Amino acid sequence: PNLDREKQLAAQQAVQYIQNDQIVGLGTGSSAVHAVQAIGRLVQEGLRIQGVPTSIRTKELAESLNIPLLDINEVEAIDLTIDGADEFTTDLMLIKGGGGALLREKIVASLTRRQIIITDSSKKVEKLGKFKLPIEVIPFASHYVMNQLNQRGGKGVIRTSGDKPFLTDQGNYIVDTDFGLIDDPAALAHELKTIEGLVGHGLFINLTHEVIMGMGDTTQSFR
Ligand code: DER
Repeated sequence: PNLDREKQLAAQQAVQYIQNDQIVGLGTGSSAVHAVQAIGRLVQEGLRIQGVPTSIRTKELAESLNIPLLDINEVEAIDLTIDGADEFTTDLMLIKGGGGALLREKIVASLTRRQIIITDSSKKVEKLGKFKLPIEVIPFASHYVMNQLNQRGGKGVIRTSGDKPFLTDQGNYIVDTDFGLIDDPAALAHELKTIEGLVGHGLFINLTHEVIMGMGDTTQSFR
């Protein structure tokens, strides 16, 4: 299948939910790029929205498309967010963070009334975990956190960009961690939050209202 075409179809479906005068969360990643570009065209045609970007690179894309933006600290709630995912299950649990934006994405998702996830057909899984779980850690704590993850059955590797550690928009590291297939994502999510120095993880649970998955030349929705 043509995965990029599937992402485009899912994005086109998702942007149809947007209404005038809404505050719209703008996701990060290649699927979200299709959505932000579609929103740019709608704004060009007169759609009145204000965007809240989930990363510096999405902010820059939105600015280049003249999408009006709000600073997240001026926002009490977000009406609708369109974002991607690395894996999803039919009970709407996700792994996100492949693009390194998981912390800002989760803050935006937490503020969002209606979180719409758009993916190609390769992201649907029975169980989360084939995709290594992205975990954001402060550099000062990276070795400590990796040991703590090890004790919990996670094998972590610091994500690199060239020969240096990848840095998030916050200047933190990402530790991509292999827990194998995850039987109880909620339990793991809770466990991870007890580790000092771990500032975010890519398990998104009870944050998603709908997944729109591109499939061939159509889309399928999961609610
Ligand atoms: O980083 C993220 O969570 C992104 O949403 C990302 O992982 C999804 O990526 P894709 O849309 O480029 O497949």
